[in-house]
Amino acid sequence: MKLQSLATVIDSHTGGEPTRVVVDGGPELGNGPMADQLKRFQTDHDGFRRAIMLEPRGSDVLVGAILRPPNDPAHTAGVLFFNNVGYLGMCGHGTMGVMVTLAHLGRIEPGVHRLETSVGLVTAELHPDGSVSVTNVPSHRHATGVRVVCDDGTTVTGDVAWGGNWFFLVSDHGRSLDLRDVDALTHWTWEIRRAINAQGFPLVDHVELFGAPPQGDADSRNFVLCPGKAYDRSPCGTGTSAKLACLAADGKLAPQEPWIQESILGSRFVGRYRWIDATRGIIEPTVTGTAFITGESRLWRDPSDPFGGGIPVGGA
Ligand code: PYC
Repeated sequence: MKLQSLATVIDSHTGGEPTRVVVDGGPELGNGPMADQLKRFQTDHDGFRRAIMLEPRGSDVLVGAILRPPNDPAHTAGVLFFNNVGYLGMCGHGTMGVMVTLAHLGRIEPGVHRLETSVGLVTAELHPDGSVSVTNVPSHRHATGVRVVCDDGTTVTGDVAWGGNWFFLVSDHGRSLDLRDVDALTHWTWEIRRAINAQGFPLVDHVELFGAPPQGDADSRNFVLCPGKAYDRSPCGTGTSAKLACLAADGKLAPQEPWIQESILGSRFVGRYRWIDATRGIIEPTVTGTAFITGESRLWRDPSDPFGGGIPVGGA
């Protein structure tokens, strides 16, 4: 059977969280703003996302990115993010993965680059040591002190915030954030997600729990539930942006003061912010981390392969 070429991809990980960047091939998404191209991707080419993100080629934890020609020639690239269940607005760890991928391909040098995303323009600086600082889209806290009751009777109170994706952030939960507890934490945050969205916040796609880091030199440890029920191995760039917006709104972190956010794995991002509009609580967050290339592959599809289009998540 003649194999069909799906795409050439470069894989990387950022703080343990993988990113698969499509550097060649992929669907024809036309021109125009990234938000329009994302809609076209969703409507007409979702099969491509499924084929490269789902098992047996992909996995639940993988985040995908496809490079697009920028609309403004002064920008480095356009980029659309997706995962095992759908599409992401922005992705912080994924942007770091995109930057090291572009550097690996020899398409960029250290310096400041602008990337067009479906939720706005982001700036990514590739530092000479290979780390990347992502200045994200404007972020803000939408609601505070939101109380939810889960089906199992547990009650939590948290904040709803935007950091390029929508988050429900909970600090006062009494659970230990240990890698050994990820199954229980995943189950519980899935319940929280259902409960918060049942309360009229239908946009919340990620749930973030915060706790004290085991070592004193980070400011916080988190556990982040992603929309496809995987947990983020990295401290989550958009989640750290949402956290910075909440800290800024509460007056707990000064502009430009570093915030060391640790993941459940112990990998770290450093976040900082500046006010865009202090009256309305809108900040510009910058999150710094490091991504590493792990592989480069050509993805194929055999038309006779019954799982060639991907194994549906949960049979859906
Ligand atoms: O780093 O923004 C992030 C992210 C979103 C989902 C997984 N990682």
